This record gives sequence, structure tokens and C-alpha cells, in this order.
Amino acid sequence: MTNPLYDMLIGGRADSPAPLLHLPGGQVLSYADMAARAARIAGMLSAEGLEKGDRLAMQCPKSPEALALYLACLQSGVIFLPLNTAYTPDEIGYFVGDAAPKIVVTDPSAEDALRPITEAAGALLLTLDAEEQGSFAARVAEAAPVTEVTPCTQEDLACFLYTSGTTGRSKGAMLTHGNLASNAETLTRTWRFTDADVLLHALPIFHAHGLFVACNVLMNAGGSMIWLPGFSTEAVLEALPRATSMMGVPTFYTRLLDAPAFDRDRAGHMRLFTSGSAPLLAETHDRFRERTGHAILERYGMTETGMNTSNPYDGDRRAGTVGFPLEGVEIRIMGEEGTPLPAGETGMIEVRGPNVFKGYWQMPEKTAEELRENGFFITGDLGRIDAEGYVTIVGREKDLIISGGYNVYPKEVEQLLDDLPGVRESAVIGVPHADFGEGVVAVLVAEGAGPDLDGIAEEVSGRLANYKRPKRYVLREALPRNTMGKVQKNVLREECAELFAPGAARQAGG
Ligand code: MLC
Ligand code: AMP
Repeated sequence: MTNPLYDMLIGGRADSPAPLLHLPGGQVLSYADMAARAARIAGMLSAEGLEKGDRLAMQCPKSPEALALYLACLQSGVIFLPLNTAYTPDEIGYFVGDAAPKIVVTDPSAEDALRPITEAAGALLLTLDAEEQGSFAARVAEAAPVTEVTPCTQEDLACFLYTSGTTGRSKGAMLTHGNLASNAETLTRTWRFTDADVLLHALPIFHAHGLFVACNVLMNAGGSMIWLPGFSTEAVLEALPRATSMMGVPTFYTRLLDAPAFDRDRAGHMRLFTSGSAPLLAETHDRFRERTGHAILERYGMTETGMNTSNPYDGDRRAGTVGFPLEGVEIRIMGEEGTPLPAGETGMIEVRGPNVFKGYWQMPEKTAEELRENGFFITGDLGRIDAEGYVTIVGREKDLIISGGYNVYPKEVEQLLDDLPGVRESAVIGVPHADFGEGVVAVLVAEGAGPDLDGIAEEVSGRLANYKRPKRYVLREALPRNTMGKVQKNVLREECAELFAPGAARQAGG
């Protein structure tokens, strides 16, 4: 086979009438339909002169055509760069400058704002909306389909996923065909996905979870997906009786538990619920089991590595743990002295395996800081492995907030706030939030007459994606610091712990 990942996902079923996507209106798209869509898009990419190794960026609402675009890129050897639909033009400008894509596909509503960015970068800007209309669709309709598949090896690059860092600058994680294929194979086997599965797909498709875990696994298994544009409790409740399985972030499960209609009758027939991207509280796991009889299967992964660990399909799915290393994946816990720690001791989680990415795009020094020469990736997560082999994540060394399954790097928000009038300095923290797990809070130290909080909230909303924006602003005389001068964020987190509790006072931005 010349392009194992493409063949695994769609090429091997290019003539199959088996259902792939069940759409909200009742329409069904087969594997053959999807392969034909990918072929037409591949024709357009070729007509536009894109070649193996070129990049294409997509910031579009979820649609079957957006999935077909991903597959067409794999077919053509073009590196696919999916971008969160919440990113502002400011944020997109950075990714376009860094990755230099030849084509950028966006929602028509962002076209005017992105035009100067793509023109400066020499990229072609095309539009594709949620109804699959726009200049992208028009060009694809004109192109002759290409059924040839560009040969790609396991080492060839398939996708870039941008992930922010502790310095505030985003890095393009380079994922290979082999990374994605090996993870899809392992997860399909571990979670027993088959062509009889119908996955309820309510995740976005611009991140590892919704695209590589959900779509890749289902397509590898030959199953189908109930394709929802996003998560809504009503739509999920309505679709559940037709599904066998669902993958979600913890917010999906807490929202379902808030709905009285979510009960054993609605969920009892399901084969599997999985959770990841953020910690699932043991309390949520227990309430879910009581309500439905199902133990949610929690797993642990990240952009740079795909999935690393999973609770067992058979056996004890232990609340508060992320289970065992996946087949072929090594996990070790490192102490501060740089030596591996024995069972039960807490240290830095490091991961090695065919799932681990190739490095950060054009950032060899960042790659060297996080990816050891011996292949272990330093995750920034702190954890331990117990005597039975279960991995527990106990915290993060990296300064990271996870809100509703999206990552927010405080540095990026602080850098923006520090430059605003009336702000001497800021500290951005995550505090408990019933819906999103953690909610973003900005602690500000005033300068001069002090900040205009409404003005700040407005400025921030023009510059940062919605999930990164502080939901509360708190003013403080000074930031607490230790003797080394480092801001003690733990002190601030304690002070602000109740900010999102029911009845807590609201300020600007929330
Ligand atoms: C939306 N908002 C959020 C938010 N999502 N704020 C904080 N955190 C989030 N995740 C904002 C909205 O802009 C809005 O602001 C307000 O919060 C309420 O919005 P909502 O309508 O309630 O949000 P909704 O559209 O329902 O989205 C919530 C969500 C969504 C949980 C369904 O965020 C989501 O789909 N999350 C999944 C993330 C994911 O796929 N992560 C995988 C990463 S991969 P305002 O101001 O307009 O009121 C990875 C690797 C791995 O991590 O291991 O999987
Ligand atoms: P991302 O960079 O978006 O891929 O986010 C990856 C990070 O999400 C990991 O490094 C962890 O900190 C966190 N994460 C993912 N899954 C879990 C989980 N099941 N429990 C706790 N944290 C998780």
C-alpha cells in the first residue's frame, strides 16, 4: 500500500455503500460518497498546484465537506492544519505566518478580516460555511476528480496542530501519518470498535479528540457517526437511542447529568462512553454510573502524542485514574534528579511510542526542550503509577488551564492584559467551574487611575478566542510572590476558589 493512513481511513472502502455519516436532516453519507468528495477536493488541490508537503489551513464550521477536506489532504500528501473556529483574525494571522499554508479555507463571516493576512502571506483564501457553500465549494465543483493517491510513508507529515506554550507563543506540533495510524489502530482494538458501531459525534473536528480519536477510530473500524454540528444536550439526548458509543470531554457528561431526561432508559443500551482532554471528577464518574449503570472509560492524551493511556475495556475502570499505557506506548515517571521513579511516587510523566510527534515546526530548540533524544516526550503533567499499573494525573507542572476541554495558557492572556492601560501587571489562573471544570480568572494590579474593566473585556474579546477570555476580573493591591519573586498562583487560586460558586458576585467580562 502506498498511503497506509489514507487507505486505512477511506481508501480501503472507497467503493463501499456502508454508512459513514448520519446527518441531522436524516441524510446518510456512505464511505463511497466521502471518498468521491475527497477525490474532487484532491482534484482542486492539484489544479491549484498544491504538492506533497505543502500546507492547507482550515478554520471552518463542522461539516461533512470539512471532513472530506482532511481526507483529501491525506490523499494528496498535503499537510492539514485545522484551526479552532473560536480563534480571532489576530490569532489566525500568527498561524498563517508561521505555517505558510498555500490555501486557507474559512467561514465566509471571517473572509474580510482574513483577506489582508492571506494576501500578505501569498495564500489563496477560500470560504466554506456550515451548509457547505462558498468559494471553496465552487472551485471543487469545477475541478476534475483525482483518484490517484500520493504515496506517503509513516514518516511523512500528515497534520500540524497548534498548541500554545508557557512562553505564550504557539507551536505547530508535527504529526506524521505513522503517528495517526498507529494510534487509530491501537484505540480501535483497545475499545473494540467494529463496523457495527454508531458513534455519537458532538466534538469539534479541529482538535485531536474529535478528529484523530473519534473520526480516525470509527473510519478505521468501518463504523458510522451521528454527525452533530456541536454539543447540545437536547440533540445528544435525541440521538442517543440510535448510537452505540460516545466520546466526550467532561463538560458533556456534567451537562447530561444536569438533564433529568438523561436516565437508564436513554443510555442503558450504549456500549461505551469515553472521556478525556480534561480531568473527569471521580464524583461525575460515580454519579454517571448511578444514573445509567455505565462506567465512563477515561483516557489520557495530548496534541503532541495522541492517546497515551486508557482505562481497560474489560476490567475495573477506576474513577480518578487514566488507566494503563496503551499497547506499544511506554510511560515513565521521572524525578527531579532526572531518574525514573518507582511505583507510587509522583513525578513528571514522560511518554515514548509510535504515537509521539516529530517535533515543533521550525522550532528545533523548543523540540529539544520537550522531546528527549531517546524518544521520550516530557508531557508537563505530574502523575504516578500505582502497583497495579494504573496511571493517575495529580497536577500539571506547566502553567495551563483546561476549560471545557480547551487549553488556555495564562502567559498568552497575561501578555495581552499587561499591555492595556491602567494595568500594572496581571496573573491569570483557573478556578473550579461547575460547567467548564476550570474557569479563567484574571487578577489585575492597577496602575494610575486603574483599569476600565468593561473596556478591557471588550479589547480582549477582539483579540482572543472566546474560551481564553477571563470570565471574571479581580483587582488586587499587589500579586503575592515567593522569595524568588515568582507569583504564587496557588495563593490566588485559593483566594478565588469560590468565584464561580452559585451566588458569587459577577464583575466585568462574565
Ligand atoms: C465556549 N465558551 C467557553 C468554552 N466553550 N468558555 C470556556 N471554555 C470553553 N470550553 C464560551 C462561549 O464563547 C460563551 O461565551 C460561553 O462560554 C458559553 O458558551 P456555551 O454556549 O455554553 O458553550 P458551548 O458552545 O456549548 O461549548 C461548550 C463545549 C465546547 C464544552 C461544548 O467548549 C466544546 O465542544 N469543547 C470540546 C473541546 C475539545 O474538543 N477538546 C479536545 C482538545 S484535544 P459568551 O461570552 O459568548 O457567553 C486534547 C487531547 C485529548 O485535549 O486528550 O483529547
Ligand atoms: P492538549 O494540548 O489540548 O492536547 O491538552 C493535553 C493536556 O490535557 C494533557 O497534557 C493533560 O494535561 C490534559 N488531559 C488530557 N486528558 C486528560 C485526562 N483524562 N485527565 C486529566 N488531564 C487530561
